[in-house]
Amino acid sequence: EKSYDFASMEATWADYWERENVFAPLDDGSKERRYVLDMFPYPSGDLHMGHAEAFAMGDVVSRFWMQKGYDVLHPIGWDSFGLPAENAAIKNNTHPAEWTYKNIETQAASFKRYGIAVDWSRRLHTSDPEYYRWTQWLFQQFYSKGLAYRKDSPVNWCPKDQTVLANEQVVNGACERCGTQVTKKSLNQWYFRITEYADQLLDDMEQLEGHWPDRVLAMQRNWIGRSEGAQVRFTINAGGGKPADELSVFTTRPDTLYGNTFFVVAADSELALDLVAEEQAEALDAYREEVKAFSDIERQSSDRPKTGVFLGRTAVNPLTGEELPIWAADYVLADYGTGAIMAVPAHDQRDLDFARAFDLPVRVVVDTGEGDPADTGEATIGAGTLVNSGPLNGLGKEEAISRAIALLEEKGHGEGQTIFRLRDWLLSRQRFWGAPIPIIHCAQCGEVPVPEDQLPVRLPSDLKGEDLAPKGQSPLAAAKDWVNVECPNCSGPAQRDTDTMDTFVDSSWYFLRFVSPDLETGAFDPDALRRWEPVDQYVGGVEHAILHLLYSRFFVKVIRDLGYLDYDEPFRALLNQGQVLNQGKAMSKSLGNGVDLGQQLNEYGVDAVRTTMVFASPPEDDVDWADVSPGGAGKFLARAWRLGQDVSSDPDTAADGGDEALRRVTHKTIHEAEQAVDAHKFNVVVAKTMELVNATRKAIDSGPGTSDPAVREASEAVAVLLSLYAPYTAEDLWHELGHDTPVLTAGWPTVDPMLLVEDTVTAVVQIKGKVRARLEVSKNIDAEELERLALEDDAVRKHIGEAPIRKVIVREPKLVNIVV
Ligand code: ANZ
Ligand code: ZN
Repeated sequence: EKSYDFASMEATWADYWERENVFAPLDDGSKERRYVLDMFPYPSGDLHMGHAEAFAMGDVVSRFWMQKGYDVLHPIGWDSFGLPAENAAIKNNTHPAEWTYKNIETQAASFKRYGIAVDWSRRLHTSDPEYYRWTQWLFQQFYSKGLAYRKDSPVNWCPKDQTVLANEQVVNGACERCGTQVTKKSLNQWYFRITEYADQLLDDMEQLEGHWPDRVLAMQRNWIGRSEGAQVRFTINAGGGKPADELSVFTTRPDTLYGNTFFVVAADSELALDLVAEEQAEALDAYREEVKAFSDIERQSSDRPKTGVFLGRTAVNPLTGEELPIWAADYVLADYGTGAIMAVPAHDQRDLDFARAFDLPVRVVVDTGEGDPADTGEATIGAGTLVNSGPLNGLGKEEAISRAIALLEEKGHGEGQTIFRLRDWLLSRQRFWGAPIPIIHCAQCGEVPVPEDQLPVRLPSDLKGEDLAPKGQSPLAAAKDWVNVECPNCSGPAQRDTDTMDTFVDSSWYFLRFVSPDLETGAFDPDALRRWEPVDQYVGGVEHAILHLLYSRFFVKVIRDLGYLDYDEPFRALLNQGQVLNQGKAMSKSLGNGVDLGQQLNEYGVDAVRTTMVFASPPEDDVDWADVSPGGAGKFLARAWRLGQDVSSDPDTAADGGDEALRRVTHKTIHEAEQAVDAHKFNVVVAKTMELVNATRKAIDSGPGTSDPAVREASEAVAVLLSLYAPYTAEDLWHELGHDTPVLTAGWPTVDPMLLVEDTVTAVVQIKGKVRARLEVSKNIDAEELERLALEDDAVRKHIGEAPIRKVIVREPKLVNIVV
């Protein structure tokens, strides 16, 4: 007799799948389609436990849909541009491509071993010229629509890495990567005008409601941050050597205009420099130096003491006519609203903190029934009745907001306004390992896009090691042969743009490339797009809840508006898998609690590891590797596989008949497993398989035996269920059962609804010949179970009391006779 040998199964079936091309879709429109996508990996070293978890989950969905008979597109690729490759190249004096493609090969081999059901023929790498050619092409489409543009702007700058950082790469004022204090630097940078789509990005989230995790939707909403309120214009008095001027502010609370007691402008803004009175200029300069060191997040934090400088000027409130001082402070952000605020300390906590720090007046204008903020130190922000507010007195908050806007509009001092927190997407990077921005700068013609037939603008292959070290400008600038070109327009001398694109650009459209990955005449084949998109199920980590998803959503909307697509959202449904922890903590080198995936696979086998991942909890929850048992999973798999050794290997013995009790279990299991997959409770699928294996084993050992058709039916169902998460065991079992086609072509078994109807009977429990209880039990209940139910029944226990039980006679399913 054979024994369960995962290593030999892995060797046999991985080759078989490749030979049989099992995982590729037909792609001919003959079947209803489904598109499943796992967020593509970054090639840093070999696969880790996190990949193993994520891809096990995506594979359950994909394999389920394959079994259900859909034409399933489940591709894989690599997000292969980015800094780590460049840093490795500097360290090892190589080209980043070396590190990148070596790691990709390693990961690809591991993915194949891991048995994920992906169509390998569609594999792509964003660092391939055949791919980034189209990233550049897309950039140009955006450019031609005015959606890509350059401007000077202060950017987060890491002095050590010599690169621009996105806001989210600044953690507590320091570079996320190297911990160096981040400063601000003014640079000419490329942006995508994502703010033009802010409204759509918010409104279209309605289509995702219920299909994306709520928290991801909330994070997106927050990031886009739509605020409704008013723009209000104030006059600034001449003074301090400066002429009269105007100052606009954005406020969400125009109802509080009468409580406005001072103004604040962002200390680091141009506005502050324009406004400051000559005698205060020095103080402002000193203060601006001081605030440079803080990130936006720190600047807005409420527990930092408020700092600021008086600018020596005053402004006039358009409703009250009051003359109020103008301050500069760092809690007002230069790039939100107008970079200036009307401070209402009674009803805004940060304004109150500032007022208390600098002894400025606090005036309550909304009576909320709470204590005076000037005394309590707590701003009252809730609803109430307007007081001290002239024409607004007596109104509620909402009415007062509309009334104030109407007053402003009447007098020409302002109007209703909606603004967004979302900023345009800073996409240029002064680094090497990314897609070059396909623009040529000509002294005569200005910015000239590289003609389409000259794409891709390839990265030079001769730069390596130190050539790539950060120098404050892109390493590409040093490649003179590469930089100096003829202007495509006037043929005069011109220079290539030396910046590369943020790698988020690459990943904002890769899901579109998978439908026609080898197409040389376009980024995507419109027919194929129509056939496959949008993605039905996207799977990936919650760390991408904001940027990657937002950028992909933006890209799809722009590409739609360019006429290539006809839908609004790239990902119909999103599943965030949990993390794999060890001893309750994320795995990390410093904690020394890392678990090596390769080692786990060697010890327990692919299927046991995958089964453990899936069984541990619903996919969204974290898995603590210290609490699970891949060894136990292996035992279960061996037990399942052994069914194939016992059941006759002639598939023709399959018939609809056989032991009804087992058939009921089989059909119920299939039905419940299907519901569980749909509800993303993949762990339940494993639990249900375990029950079915037990029931089948029992039928073999002490029931109708191996030749009963119900036993074959059950064993085949086990193979199909296993095929969702334990592909090697499933394939081997399926073949042991006499099939010679892949288990993924078995098809999801059809459930006979008649077998789902629970047949129950009323069982009578007698004590000393008297009926003491009636139980509703399954018609197929066994004696042991019926006896247990009878003895557990409250009424029965009461009647037995302390008396010793002499004998229990069971006539299942209808009678239990207890003798005491
Ligand atoms: C007066 C006021 C009174 C305000 C009040 C709030 C409460 P959200 O909802 O986030 O959009 N603000 C405006 N521009 C700012 C900037 N550049 N930096 C920091 N704060 C700024 O917040 C809008 C509110 O934040 C605005 O409404 C403004 O303060 C402040 F009882 O105006 B408010
Ligand atoms: Zn020119």
